[in-house]
Amino acid sequence: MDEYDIIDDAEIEEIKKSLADEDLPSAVDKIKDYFAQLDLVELNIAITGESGSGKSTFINAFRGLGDEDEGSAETGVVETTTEPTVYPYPKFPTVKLWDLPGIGTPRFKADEYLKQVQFEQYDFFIIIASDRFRECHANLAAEILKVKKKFYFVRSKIDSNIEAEKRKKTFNKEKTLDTIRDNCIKGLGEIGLNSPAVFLISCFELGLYDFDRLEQTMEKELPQHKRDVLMLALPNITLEINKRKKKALQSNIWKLALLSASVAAVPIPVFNAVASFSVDVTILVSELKKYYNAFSLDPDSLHKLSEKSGKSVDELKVVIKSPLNKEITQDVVIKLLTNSSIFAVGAVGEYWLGFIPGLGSLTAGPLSFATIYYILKKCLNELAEDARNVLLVALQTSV
Ligand SMILES: Nc1nc2c(ncn2[C@@H]2O[C@H](COP(=O)(O)OP(=O)(O)O)[C@@H](O)[C@H]2O)c(=O)[nH]1
Ligand SMILES: [Mg+2]
Repeated sequence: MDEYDIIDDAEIEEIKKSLADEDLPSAVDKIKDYFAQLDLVELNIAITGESGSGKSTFINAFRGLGDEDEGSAETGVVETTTEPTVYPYPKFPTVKLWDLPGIGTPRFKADEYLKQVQFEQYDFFIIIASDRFRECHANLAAEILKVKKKFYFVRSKIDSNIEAEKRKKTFNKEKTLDTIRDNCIKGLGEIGLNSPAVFLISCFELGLYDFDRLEQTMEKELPQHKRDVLMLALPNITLEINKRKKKALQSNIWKLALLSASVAAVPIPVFNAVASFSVDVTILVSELKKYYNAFSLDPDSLHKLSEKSGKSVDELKVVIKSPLNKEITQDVVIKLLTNSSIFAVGAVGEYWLGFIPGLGSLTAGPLSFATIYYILKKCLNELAEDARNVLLVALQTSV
C-alpha cells in the first residue's frame, strides 16, 4: 500500500467525524448540496478610499491583473463616477471586487455615501488610505460599523514611504512601518476601536508587507463557503497563499470521491484489466480544471505572470513537471486514468471500506472512491508543487 497510503490520520479522523452521525446516502446528499452552493455563492468586496489612494490599482493586483491588461480598472485617472463599478475575478466570476467612488470630497457625508453605494450588497469593505489617517476615514469606518458591516483598513503605497524614508541617515524599515501602522491604529482608536485591523501594503508588490495577514484575516472571518471561493479566486501571489489553496482544495477530495462512488458512471478500460470499475470522469475534469485556475497555471495566468515578473513564459514553464500541462479534457483524464497503476492494487477499495463501512453498497463502490481520491490527491500535490516553483522563479526578479 505504501505508494497509495497518502492519507494522514487527521484526514481519516475528519472523514469519520463527518460521517459519524448519519447514514451514507444522506451524507452524500449533504455533500451534493455543499458543492451546488459552492458554485453559486457570491462574494462582494467593496474597495473604498479617497481618490488617488490606489483603489483601482489594488483591485487589479488583487485580481492578478496588470494595470494595462484587458478588463483591468483604469488607474491614475481622476474619478468622475458616482456609481460603484464591478470587477469580477476572471476565472471565478461569482467573486467580485467593487471600485467605489472616492471619499473625502468637501461635501462627503459617510452615511449618505453608504446609502448611495448600496452598502447592503457587500460582504465587507476595504478602506484604502495612501497617506495620513484623516477624518473622512474615521467617519466612514464608524458609519460602516453602525450599519453592522465589517471593514479592513489598508494603508497603501508603503513602497513610496520606504523609499522616501531611506534618504534619512537614521532609516529603519521596521520603525517606519510601525510609525505608519500606529498612525492608523490611533486614528481608528479615536472612534472607539480596540486593536483595529490595519494592513500595510504596496499595490505594486502585493506579496510584500502585510498582504498575507490581510488575506488570512479576511479568510478567517468569512463563513465557510465564502472562504472557499475567495481562496480559489485569489491569484497565486505568495508561497503562503499557495499553501492555503492546496489545503482548501485538499479538504474537498474525499467528498468528491464519495460523490463519484455514488453515481452510475462510465466504465473505464483498465490497462491491465485487473479490475473493472466506473468513475465519474466529469467530476475529475471539472476539479482538475479548477486546480489549474486556482494555482494560476492556465496559459492566461502564466502570460500575465510573465509580463509582471519579466521572466518569459518558457522560463516559467520549465519548472512545471505535472503531465497535465495542457488543456484538461475528458480524453486527457481518461488517459490519465488508464495509465495509472492504482488499479493494479486490488486492496485499495478494501482499505477504504475499513473506515467508510457503507461504501460497498454505493453504486460505483470503493474502487471508484479510491480512484478519484488517489488521482485528485496526486494531481493536487503535483500542481501545488509546480505552482510553488513557478512562483519562486517569478519572485527571483520582482523582489
Ligand atoms: N508607489 C505606489 N503607487 C501606487 C500604489 N497604488 C497606486 N499607486 C499609484 O497611485 C495613483 C492612483 O492610483 P489609482 O489606483 O488610480 O487610485 P484610485 O483613484 O483610488 O483608483 C496611480 O498613479 C497609481 O499607479 C502603491 O501601492 N505604490
Ligand atoms: Mg480609480
